[in-house]
Amino acid sequence: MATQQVSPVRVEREDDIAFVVIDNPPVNATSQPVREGLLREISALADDAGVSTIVLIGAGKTFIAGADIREFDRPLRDPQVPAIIAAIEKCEKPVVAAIHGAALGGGFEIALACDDRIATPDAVVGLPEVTLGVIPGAGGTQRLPRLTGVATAIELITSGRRVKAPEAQRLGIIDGVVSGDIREAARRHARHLAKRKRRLSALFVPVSSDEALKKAIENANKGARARTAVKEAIEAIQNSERLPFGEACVVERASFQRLRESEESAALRYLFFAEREAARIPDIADAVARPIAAVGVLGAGTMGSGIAVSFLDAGLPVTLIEQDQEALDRGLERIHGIYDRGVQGGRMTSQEAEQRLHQLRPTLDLKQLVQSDLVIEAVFEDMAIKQSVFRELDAVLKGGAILASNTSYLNIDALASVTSRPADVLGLHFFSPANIMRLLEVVRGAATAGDVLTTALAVAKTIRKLPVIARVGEGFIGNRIYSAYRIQCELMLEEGAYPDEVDSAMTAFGLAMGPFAVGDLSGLDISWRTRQRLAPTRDPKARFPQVLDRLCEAGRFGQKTGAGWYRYPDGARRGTVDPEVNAMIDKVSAEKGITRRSFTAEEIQWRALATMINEAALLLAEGIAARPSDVDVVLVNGYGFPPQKGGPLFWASRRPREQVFQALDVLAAATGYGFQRGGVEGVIENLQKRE
Ligand code: 3H9
Repeated sequence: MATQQVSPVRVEREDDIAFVVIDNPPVNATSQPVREGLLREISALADDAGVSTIVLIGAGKTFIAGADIREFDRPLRDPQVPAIIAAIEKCEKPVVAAIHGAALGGGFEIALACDDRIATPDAVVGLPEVTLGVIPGAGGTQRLPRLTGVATAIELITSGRRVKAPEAQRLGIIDGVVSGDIREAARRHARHLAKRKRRLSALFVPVSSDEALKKAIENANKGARARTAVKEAIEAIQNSERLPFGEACVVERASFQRLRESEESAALRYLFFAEREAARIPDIADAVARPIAAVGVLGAGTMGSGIAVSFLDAGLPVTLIEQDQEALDRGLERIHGIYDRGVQGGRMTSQEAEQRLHQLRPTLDLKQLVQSDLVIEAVFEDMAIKQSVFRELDAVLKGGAILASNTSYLNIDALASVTSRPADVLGLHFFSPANIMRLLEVVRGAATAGDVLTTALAVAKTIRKLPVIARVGEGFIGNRIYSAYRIQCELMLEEGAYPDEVDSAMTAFGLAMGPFAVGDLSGLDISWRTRQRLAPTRDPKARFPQVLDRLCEAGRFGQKTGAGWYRYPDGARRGTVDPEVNAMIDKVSAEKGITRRSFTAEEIQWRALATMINEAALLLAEGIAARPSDVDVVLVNGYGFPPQKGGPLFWASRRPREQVFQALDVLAAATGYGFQRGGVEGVIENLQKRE
């Protein structure tokens, strides 16, 4: 017997008010059956003499999160959202959007087609399409400016910002903030509407000042994640003043459809799902998180201070420990500085800053950690020092407390082994600045318990980080790939390239910074120390670049010493090419008997990317990362890889196979003895299968 499909859209009547309920878990996305149901019900209610007002409302935790982006890989099936919107506008009865949770993208466009929008105080509204590489495709670029003016619409649409209900009301994009039950509030609201229709399509666009418009466009183009979508969004929004409404909607829709099929949008959608998948660990799905009510941070340096701020921002009390008063004072100064800048920059009120600082307990006494449920160590990156800290912590902490290390390279199992609680030990690798960067590598040791990992994932959510699980291995996921990439870039220097050529090739590809500028910013001494630590295990017959050692031997540690790969005269933040470094590079080439040759930007890019791809395949085979998409999430969110390219593995999966394999051959030949080739073919196939 055929089972009848239940529609995700139903109508519930209360006297002459009809509630159209969208019930499509988890987020009420406008999948095809939702679109079909909405069109059917709205058209029927428009002709129903017993109905005076229609209320659109979401079941579950949200209104409508937008289009179902899983459908974007294929041609969209009818009916489309613009048809629903046309039905709402055609209907002579008032239609109210009753918003709780989120009204985003196509969901907010449907709300904008309604005659009134009310929302609960914690609801968010917005048009985040550009963050997915598209522009609003159902009139959002035309209706929003009719409420806010073009300048504000550009700000909102090109940032994709989610606006909380009270601000949305101030901006005039919703009509009321209501407390209590949303359905009850909608019922009350509907009673007052009589027969009022208010079609935004019929309004004029309020004038924005030239200055506001110029500023909005300038800001939009600054550091945009998806440049093509931002450019087209600005055009479309400006059309609201240039073209008749209907014509502008046709142009908007065409741009949306074109962008939907672009590689840039596919990459951003891939990352959207990859980021959510990264936090899933199949073999511990049932583990229950331990409660975390108090946190300890050991070490008040740059990392420790940033980590402390991440927890304070989430409202958790933090005990901050240092060895001596001077170091503790410096840490406190750093933390106060972060909050002072937050207040000055308008990101929080001074009262909020005070509340957060009130939760900070600085002390020199390790015993003060006895009540902490989670302690994160952020001391000097040295195994012996960290092991001794772990021994001391183990003796002080209560049973069940979790002990985490913020190490960026070291072996978590070796740290766990010096404690009596290896199952409660894991790595929490934050990225600098720790209070800002979203990425968090959660390092699973051989003995780490399932509920400890689940707790780490829950903590990550509380402090609004993006967790990716890694297994133990030198540099985990990110630093392992980044080290291989940097070393390969240094080998190119010895063969004939110069630092500025490599850096500009990589920024032209889309990386936020080139490897040498990054090195100077983070300090070359860190890599130098790591290299010294690993030297005994390195095969002397394998190629290894030498220039970095020479720079460090000459005291050039990067920006902080005024010189590294570049020169930084008078505390400059941007380096200038230093002929002395180029001469050092030439000398190393000569010593090694290498005849220098020139490199094209494309050659540099392919070799660098092939290195990342190959190293990723190796670490996937070792089980350091669970999925190819986890690698991409790490590189995009922690290492400045351009999100619109999806990460090195997604990017490779979209290139012709022969080109990728040829680049791997070039890499293998250039690296020579000891080169290990990863199973890139399998990784790419795995990714292509997902699509
Ligand atoms: C658009 O609308 C274009 C239009 O202009 C075109 C014309 C019509 N589709 O984030 P969560 C899944 S573009 C499919 O963990 P939260 C998500 O993968 C769209 N699936 O929950 C996850 O699945 P799983 C514009 C989606 O409570 C589950 O839902 N809209 C979609 O932390 C829970 O998600 C957006 O960009 C989707 N659109 O946050 C909004 N959204 O459990 C994107 C979510 O299998 N969504 N899923 O991993 C969000 O921002 C958040 O999901 C939201 C809830 C704030 C709604």
